[in-house]
Amino acid sequence: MQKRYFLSALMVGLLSAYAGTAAAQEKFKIGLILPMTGPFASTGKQIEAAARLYIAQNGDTVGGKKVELIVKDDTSAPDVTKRIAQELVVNDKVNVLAGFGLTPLALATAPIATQSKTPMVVMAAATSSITQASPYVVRTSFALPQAAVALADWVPNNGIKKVVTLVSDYGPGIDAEKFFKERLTFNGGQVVETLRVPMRNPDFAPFLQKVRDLKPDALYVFVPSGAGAALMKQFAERGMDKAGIKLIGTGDITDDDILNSMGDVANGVVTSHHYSASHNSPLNKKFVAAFEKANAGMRPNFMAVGGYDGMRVIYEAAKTTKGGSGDALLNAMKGQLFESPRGPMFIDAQTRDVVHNIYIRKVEKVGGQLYNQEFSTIPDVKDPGKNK
Ligand code: VNL
Repeated sequence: MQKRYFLSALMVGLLSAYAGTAAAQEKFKIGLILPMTGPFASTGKQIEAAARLYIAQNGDTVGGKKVELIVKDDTSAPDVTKRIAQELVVNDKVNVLAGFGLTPLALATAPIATQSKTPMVVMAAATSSITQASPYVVRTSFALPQAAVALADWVPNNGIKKVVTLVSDYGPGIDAEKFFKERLTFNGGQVVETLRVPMRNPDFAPFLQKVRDLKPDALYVFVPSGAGAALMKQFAERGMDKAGIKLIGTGDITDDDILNSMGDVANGVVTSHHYSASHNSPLNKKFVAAFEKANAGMRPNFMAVGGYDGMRVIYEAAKTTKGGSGDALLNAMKGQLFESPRGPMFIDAQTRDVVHNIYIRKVEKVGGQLYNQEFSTIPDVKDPGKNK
């Protein structure tokens, strides 16, 4: 009898404790908008996986609130991104918007962030000007000029004088072309031709033919994540490597997501970027192992790291503000300094953009697998585009 009374008292106690927390436990909502279908689906897949890994490792409660991750597919169409962002802000009342796989998607959403005072964490898109599109943008991916300038400093000291550039004809490609050309020219090198290909479904063939005729020392390329394999294939098919034209570019062309499937043509390609899956640090090794384990062996690329670090910035700001929103949450994101799988990382409070190392890397076989092996580090690179 006594025992039964004790048990039911315990049950009532437990139940009311549960009800208490349930009532007190509001949600901290993260609206994650990504291209989950279409030509840029790999970016969405990588970032979603990284966000889920971050939550699995750090818990689904932050600042006393239960985290709700709302993932939406924008199919990489800017009008869809914008509409989804509006719905997430108005109907779901999200604390923060995040994701943004491509520059036009981020730019379409920036006015929503400004009007609703909702922090907007850009985890993928990389055109320099995005952080200036709204005071609520915080970027955890990278800025194209960071990578472009670093390689333009390396190139002339390594036997490359004459270069042709080939870029996707939109924001990040135009940044890559402009900043690479300016810096290489300043360094005494020469860009003899600038070629631009359509962002969607580019046919590289006619452009590569032109490059062959021009016979530069190197071809400098930017194409968005996911498009590098097609470029490599056509580069090899046209015998460009055999003709002695070196392929160089931003790390987007030797994307870790698909690098292994590119084959021999990718071997030896030199690029500049902020992240390689083979970055040599204990933290990165742990990150890569956990990511691969949780995703059937999928190797994380720079998009995954932008997503993972974006979650870190959001979580820490949520802790500081006890699950806050608006300006308080935004301010708590500014100035964060931490170790990322990419290396040291800083969110500049003035620009809200990322400051990080840029590495010069060469594709090499490691244990039978192709990796971007970092061999030179330019520390703490700010976006050179912000001084213009
Ligand atoms: C962008 C920049 C997109 C770099 C990318 O892949 C990338 C962008 C989708 O700003 O649109 O690798």
